Amino acid sequence: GSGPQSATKSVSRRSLASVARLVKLGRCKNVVVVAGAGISTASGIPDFRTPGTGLYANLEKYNIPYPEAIFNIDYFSNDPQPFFSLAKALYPGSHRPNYIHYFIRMLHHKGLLLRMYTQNIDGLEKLCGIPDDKLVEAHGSFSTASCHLCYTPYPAEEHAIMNDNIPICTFCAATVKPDVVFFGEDLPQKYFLHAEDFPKADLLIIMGTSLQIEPFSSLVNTVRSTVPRLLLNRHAVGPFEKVPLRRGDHMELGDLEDTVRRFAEMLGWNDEIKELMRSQETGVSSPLSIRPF
Ligand code: CNA
Repeated sequence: GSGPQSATKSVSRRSLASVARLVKLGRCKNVVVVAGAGISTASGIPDFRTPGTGLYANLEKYNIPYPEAIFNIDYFSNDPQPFFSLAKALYPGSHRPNYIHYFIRMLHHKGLLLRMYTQNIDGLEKLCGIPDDKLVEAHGSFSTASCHLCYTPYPAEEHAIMNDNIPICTFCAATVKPDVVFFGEDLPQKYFLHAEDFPKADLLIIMGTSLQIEPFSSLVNTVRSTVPRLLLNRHAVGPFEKVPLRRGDHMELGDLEDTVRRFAEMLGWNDEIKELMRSQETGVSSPLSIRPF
């Protein structure tokens, strides 16, 4: 066809190939990855904003007045139940990393990953073997917990969450909350590595995020203006919604796992990624034996 659709497609095809070419030429040795819930939908974890399947479209289950309430600290203080119901669905251990996670780990294996900044709280980055020093879990994780009022630290509350018991602080009797960052809470100290990393980046890959949440949406604008930015997502988001795209901006729209697989094929990494995945995923006997943290 010759409609606008096919024009966009052919442009984006070239985009993916031209970024792959830069990588193969050795021009991208400090890759920063910014990721969101869309990298984990292939692992069976719903994202927030996808119509139909996203958590925001399925909130009846959680009995909350508006979607963001589930991560609102004042709402939590008053009624922690909705958050704990969601936590049960997201809790690390019930899901496995997918091809996309292993692609990012391969970037690290190739010595190209400067840092991954994830908004996800599912722990799948760690589980696929991306080392701690390469990973910024900007919205925290379930690996530790603390009292939401007096901040007394507690170990992960897996048991309580899985058994629908709401954990209580032994000092002040307030609710103990996994150290997942809520709206209005500070991001972890590690997040501030971005001030060094983004100016150093020579390629930014943004994947599976709607870029609706600050400070992430602005963070992607802090790479140098000559640095290529590649968006892999179902639809254009953030600065990629503006036409024409900034020089050096590339996007490939469609299913993320398909796209990442094609990208890996262009790079000649597909077999190695499959092998890595096979070795990591079969070295494990049952989900209960996995200790991600
Ligand atoms: P979001 O707002 O739901 O956006 C997800 C984006 O990914 C959307 O633009 C989707 O179109 C896109 N997407 C989803 N699936 C695919 C796919 N298969 N192929 C291509 N694109 C796809 O989620 P964000 O991450 O942007 O929002 C930030 C919140 C969501 C963070 O604070 C997370 O903690 C929170 N969250 C995390 C998880 C998780 O840990 N897995 C799950 C749900 C929500």
